[in-house]
Amino acid sequence: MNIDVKAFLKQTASVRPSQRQLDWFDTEFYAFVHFSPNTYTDLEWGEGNEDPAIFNPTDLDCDEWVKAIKSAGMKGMVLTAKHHDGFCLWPSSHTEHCVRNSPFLDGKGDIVKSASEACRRGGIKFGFYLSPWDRNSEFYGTPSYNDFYRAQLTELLTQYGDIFMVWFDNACGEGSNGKKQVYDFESYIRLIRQYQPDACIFNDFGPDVRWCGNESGSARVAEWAVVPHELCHYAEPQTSGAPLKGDLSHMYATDSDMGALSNIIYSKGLVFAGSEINMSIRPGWFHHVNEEPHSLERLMDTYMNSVGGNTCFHLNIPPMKNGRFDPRDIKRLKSLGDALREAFSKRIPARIAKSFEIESETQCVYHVKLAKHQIVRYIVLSEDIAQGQRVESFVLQARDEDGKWMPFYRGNCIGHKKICRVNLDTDEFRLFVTSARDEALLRDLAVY
Ligand code: FUL
Repeated sequence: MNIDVKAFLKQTASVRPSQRQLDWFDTEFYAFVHFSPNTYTDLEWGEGNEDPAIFNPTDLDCDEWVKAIKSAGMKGMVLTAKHHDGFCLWPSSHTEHCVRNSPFLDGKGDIVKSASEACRRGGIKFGFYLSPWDRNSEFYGTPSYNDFYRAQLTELLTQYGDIFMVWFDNACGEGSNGKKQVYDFESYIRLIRQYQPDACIFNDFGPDVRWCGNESGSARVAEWAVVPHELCHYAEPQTSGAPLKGDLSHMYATDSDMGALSNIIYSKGLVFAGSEINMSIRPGWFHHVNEEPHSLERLMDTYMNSVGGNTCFHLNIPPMKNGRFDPRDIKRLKSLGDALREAFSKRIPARIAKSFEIESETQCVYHVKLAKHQIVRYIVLSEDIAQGQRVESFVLQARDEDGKWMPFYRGNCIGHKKICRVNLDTDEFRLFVTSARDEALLRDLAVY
């Protein structure tokens, strides 16, 4: 066995994100809004035979949604245009199971329109979730369902302005006729690229954004955006040929290690696909009166581990029956925003110098000097991921009384952003990149 490890690692660092993926990473924190007949039946997965007459948000206010979303610092919204029950929040020409047949605004309403316009007025991005699993459609389980799905997708892609994200999962249960569907994802992806080339597509298997593997807000210790094509087979491989012969068909989104060398060395092609941490502000995705929002501590932790762990945070806020957000959720979102603003509003000016004192291309040191001694709570590291994800491990060090560099924080990946929560009283520290796949290139190092 003769493997040129250095060349292989360099190759992995050459796997690059698209502009739409870079824009998505910069969005960082955005909202999910789950709204459907489930809101009225108290279910999480509707049966598909609900009467559209039950859907009646008498007090809908999408501007209020946007205001609450912005108060938490979120920069976008993804609306469930259609969930598994098949009910469409817009008046689709391809089904009668939609708002047109509900009492909402006497059947003249269009929630996708109201939400997308409110997002634009409020200066945040808009996207949608169109569930492939449709328990209402008569076509489900037959090849015609793919035409039907593409027709609905086309309506959403062409009638509601710029879309930043199209979200679909792989849920594939039985439809109204007891059959399961073979989804033609490739053709859905082509359609999205045709009408909304800047939209990021989320699916368990890529192409642009992949699932983190849980719905509880847990993050990996090391979250790589460069992963095997065998895991994200809708993304384009950017390398070819595995250094080691092997099989990665066992990989799934719930694995604990995605981009570690022990995996990627068997991959026949690597792709760039960052992961999204999605969870609801409450136990359910839909609103249930008896549920309470998660604590501020839990939401803060999830933010730090997601946005601060090389993923994005997709937080669901479900409207109530009347179409308004629950006041308890509005309050929690505002406290979250306040806590984040408090944490990251006072950036400490710092002088940063990079050196290769260890005489290695893949190890280096960033020396950080502050104007005066002060308490540091957060050190936020960002790689220039347009140049690939490179850092594998690092240690933050401060001087002890004898002037010796001692570690106070150890980490793995940096990627788009790594938030290091620290508690340090100092006027200097250093970031020692202890291992990288190619020369570490930081886009930013911010001290708070
Ligand atoms: C899952 C769905 O089954 C849940 O109901 C929810 O919409 C979640 C975001 O995605 O696949």
